[in-house]
Amino acid sequence: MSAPSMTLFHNPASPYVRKVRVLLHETGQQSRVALQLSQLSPVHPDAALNLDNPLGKIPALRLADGTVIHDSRVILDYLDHQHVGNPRIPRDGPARWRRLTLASMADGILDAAVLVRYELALRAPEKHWEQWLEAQRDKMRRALAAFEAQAIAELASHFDVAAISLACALGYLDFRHPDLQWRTANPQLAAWYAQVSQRESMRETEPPQ
Ligand code: 99T
Repeated sequence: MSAPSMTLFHNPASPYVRKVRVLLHETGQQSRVALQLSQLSPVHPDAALNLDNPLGKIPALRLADGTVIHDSRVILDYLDHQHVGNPRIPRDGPARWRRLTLASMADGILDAAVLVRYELALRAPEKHWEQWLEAQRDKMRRALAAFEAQAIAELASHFDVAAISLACALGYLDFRHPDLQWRTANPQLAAWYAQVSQRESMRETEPPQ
């Protein structure tokens, strides 16, 4: 087996990194990527990462020629062009826009969940802004309700960019926000997630306990 030609700045707690690692696994490309651990938060940046990604965020992927690409959406698109199997992001037509919109909604759940995580973990409790926290949780609840009401059959049809993104978002809610109890209001999503979380790609990328 040849040495990895790409380097992924990663952390096992990051759901955005997990999306990339799940896609690598699903498309048989894991051996092409070496992992470089990045310990960071918005207030404790990783100086080495900042040299490659001025935004100081993971995932970032260094390609064989030294080019660095980010964010997770761009990396998924790039990697989806590097294998010969079925595309995980439809290349064109209405399916492309629909699946990318579902993926964007899943990423929006993540964005809200990560903002809540940072507010709770990084700011002093007396400075927490409850109204803002609740507004972020409302975004998550509304998007989850939309998946539950409108997208179960679509999610079940392919484990593609939309399904990968949502599966990683749900895994992150379990990891950082179990208090949200997302399964209670979304039983169909819960059943779907129970299935997809058994995939090897999901089991091998579970966040740390
Ligand atoms: O915001 C920072 O300075 C550092 N945070 C990150 O790098 C997070 C890690 S998840 N990544 C992103 O925000 C990437 C978002 C981007 N749109 C993408 O790649 O899709 C850490 C979560 C946790 O520790 O709980």
